[in-house]
Amino acid sequence: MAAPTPRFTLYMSGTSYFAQKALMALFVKNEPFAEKLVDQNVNDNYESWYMKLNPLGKVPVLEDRGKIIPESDDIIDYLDKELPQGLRLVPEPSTDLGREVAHFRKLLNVNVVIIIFGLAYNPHLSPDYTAAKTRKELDEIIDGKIAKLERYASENPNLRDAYLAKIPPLQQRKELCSNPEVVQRALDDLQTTLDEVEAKVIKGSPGETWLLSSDLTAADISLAVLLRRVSLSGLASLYFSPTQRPALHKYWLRLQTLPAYCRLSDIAVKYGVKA
Ligand SMILES: N[C@@H](CCC(=O)N[C@@H](CS)C(=O)NCC(=O)O)C(=O)O
Repeated sequence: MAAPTPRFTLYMSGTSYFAQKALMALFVKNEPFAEKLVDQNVNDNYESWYMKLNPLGKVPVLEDRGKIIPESDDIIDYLDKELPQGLRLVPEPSTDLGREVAHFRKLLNVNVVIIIFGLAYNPHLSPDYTAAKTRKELDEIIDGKIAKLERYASENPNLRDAYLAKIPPLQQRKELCSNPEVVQRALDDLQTTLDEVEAKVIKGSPGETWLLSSDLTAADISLAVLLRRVSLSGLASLYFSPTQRPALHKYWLRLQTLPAYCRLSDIAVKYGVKA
């Protein structure tokens, strides 16, 4: 007999940092879902069918029986409300734990775009990062995206404003990410954020396996995908190692044994990407 159609569909890309947050929540909840690949390498997210679904043209998007939910943190909140059985990822905001979860989710919402693309432009800022593309190639990718958005804007008058709204952030990305000082500042901010996380992990009582409690929360999802990206960006030896933030390093090792986290690697392998 064929498996029942899952209630949820996740529109995602194999490389998306934010899709990983939604994916990890679904994995933690052990909730079956349909995966719809929106391949950003070929700008699937600019296709008119997708822009109609999410006029921001970003992944992830969760679909629940026709209802569309964009934004990774909103998706996690939604799943937590809709699937109250099992682990609660977002505790009541009026409780101490709820307040802490909200605080750390906000804190961990770092400017990851500047870091990811900034290191691609400035690989010398990371000790263990090998640039896959030259600056010229990176600029050309952005210019290609802008040209495509302009073409789609004229071909789809109903979506014109949505397409054109995507151009200034791309121009800004090129300008900011190619500037080593801006990228270094984002990395310095990340160090400050991780200092607060390290202090929190050190303060945790022995029963607190995860960041804020013995159970995983939405704050752990934010931290897990961030550490994963920091590690993939070749920064782990500087940011969390047996000598640099050792408590966070232990947390990182624990994460490698968490099935919901390990499944992110399965997705990366499935789509043939290192993300
Ligand atoms: N705030 C959004 C950010 C989503 C986002 O920026 N997604 C990236 C992929 S990691 C994207 O789709 N970028 C394509 C674009 O902006 O055109 C969220 O949390 O879901």
